[in-house]
Amino acid sequence: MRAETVPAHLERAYVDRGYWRADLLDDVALRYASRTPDRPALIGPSRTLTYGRLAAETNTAAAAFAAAGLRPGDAVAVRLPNTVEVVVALLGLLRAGVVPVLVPPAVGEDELRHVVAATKARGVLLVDQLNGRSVRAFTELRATLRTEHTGQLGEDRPFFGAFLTTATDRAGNGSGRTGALPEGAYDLSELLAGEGTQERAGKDAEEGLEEAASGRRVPPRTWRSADLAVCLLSGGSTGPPKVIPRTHRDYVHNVEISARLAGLGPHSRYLAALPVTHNFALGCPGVLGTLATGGTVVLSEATPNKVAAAVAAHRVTVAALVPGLAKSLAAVAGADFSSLEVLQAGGAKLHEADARRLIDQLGCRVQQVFGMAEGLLNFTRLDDPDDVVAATQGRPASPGDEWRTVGPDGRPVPAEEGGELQVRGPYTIRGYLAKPEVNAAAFTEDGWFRTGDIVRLHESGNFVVTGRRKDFINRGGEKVAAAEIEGRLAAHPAVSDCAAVPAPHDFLGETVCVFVVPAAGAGPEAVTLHELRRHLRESGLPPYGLPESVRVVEALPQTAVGKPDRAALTRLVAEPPSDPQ
Ligand code: J2J
Repeated sequence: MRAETVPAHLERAYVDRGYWRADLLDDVALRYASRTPDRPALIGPSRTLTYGRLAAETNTAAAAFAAAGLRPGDAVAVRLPNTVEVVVALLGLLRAGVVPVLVPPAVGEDELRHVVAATKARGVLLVDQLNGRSVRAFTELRATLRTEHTGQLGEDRPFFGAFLTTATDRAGNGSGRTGALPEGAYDLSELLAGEGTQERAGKDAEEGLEEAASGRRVPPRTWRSADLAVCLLSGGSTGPPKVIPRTHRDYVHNVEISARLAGLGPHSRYLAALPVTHNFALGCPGVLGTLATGGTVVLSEATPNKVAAAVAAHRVTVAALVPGLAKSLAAVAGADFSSLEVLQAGGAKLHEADARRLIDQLGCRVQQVFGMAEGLLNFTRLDDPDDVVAATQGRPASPGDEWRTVGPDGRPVPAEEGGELQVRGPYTIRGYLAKPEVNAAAFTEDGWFRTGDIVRLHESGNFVVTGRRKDFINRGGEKVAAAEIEGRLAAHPAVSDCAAVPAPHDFLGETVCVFVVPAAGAGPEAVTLHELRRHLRESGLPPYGLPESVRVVEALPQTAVGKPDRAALTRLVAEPPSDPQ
């Protein structure tokens, strides 16, 4: 498993300009362990770790993974919630040369199976849910690999699994998991503590493992910064997720430029509420950027109340949220956001009206982040004027980023007029771990990534995201971007959240259906079809963009990281409502 290679002249340029260095991602994340060993690195729901402890536990974990049979170059899928354990496991895998394949917790079993098969993963780290669902998933994954990848599971190396028993599991059955685990499976907490792998200890020396400072054995570092560090999943909400291979040197650059643009330093307290198994909270700047600059990571769940409580309890200075979660913060009664300096909003479009409200209500800097796990990150800068922060999704983070806008025929168009964004650069991949035909569709022959995002260059030099190539509603040939309708609806005082999707139509092909979540205190009568059409017409939306139907809902369905799930909404509209039994 390896990343697509970069042409030699670009590789030289990236190295010469200092974008690519020899550093490994885990070393960058732990560089403060020797400088400030007593400062807090991670504050989790169950415990706090100093930098010194984090470095020690990383070594212990790496030795335990090696003792359990994992080898440098193996891949292991990690689907764990935001806990201290997921960070220790991630750094431990990296230290052992094992490539973590990061899977957000809400990603389903079918997708997980697909990802394990696509990466030929040798194991999984999962939550041990009550009723043993994950243990069953583990045995099924093993069976999948046996049939789909004959020979992948050598007899001497059983498929590896480790299960994290969460607080909820403990509350449910008193003392955590009690049943025996299948062959090759471990209790993750015990494993991270270096317990339970003695049976292999004698083999370590034969297999060339080095003794670490802790007295345990970790593999000698035979890999380099050009090698794979982590795999991420694409944010695309249709079809199975695509696997994104990121190298040490590209991700280190990703993390460092993000940390600089978010103003992180040793004083920072970063709230990871979005899954740390997603690019945004992992490395933009996320957990890794915070550690790399000596700050403290606070781990939390992604609900408005939990976020508000964590911000107040730990005096959080920077938080990264999706727009829906960011908007719902203002409604948390009695919340204290006085410590918050920067609120990063990204993952889906933060509409201008919502951005202005956020800036007013929270009294901190808002930073729009338009990023993608494939690479390119755009940030509004902390010193951009409020008007620019509200109206744009930022500009590329690295001086090495190249971009262009193209029309439907793939030819370049003026960026002021808008077109599909194509990018390449020192941290943007040149291929998925996927079949050649998938890559031929997603990348040009000369290595540009077709983002699928439609952007327009704002006079400030920042991008405005105006839609996705596929998120257009085609009403009898007249096309309107869903984002165009949503931006205008978001300015309606009775609308808290909304999404526009195509509804099948016999004659026109498609018409516009809008899903609306009414604002607090507004009833369904405030968001009738008649009223919404009036509002949209007055805002200047052309007639073919006006919705033909509206569905009032309590919340929009979300993808694994909390973006509006357009595919689910489109399915809802396409399928006739099922009869209640
Ligand atoms: C509009 N659309 C956006 C934004 C992402 C930081 C932030 C987000 C992601 C992410 C990420 C958007 N406005 N501000 O990885 O590091 C949509 C675009 C984009 C796709 C990528 C990060 N921010 N999007 O969301 O890989 O359509 O990454 O191409 O999950 O989300 O999704 P994903």
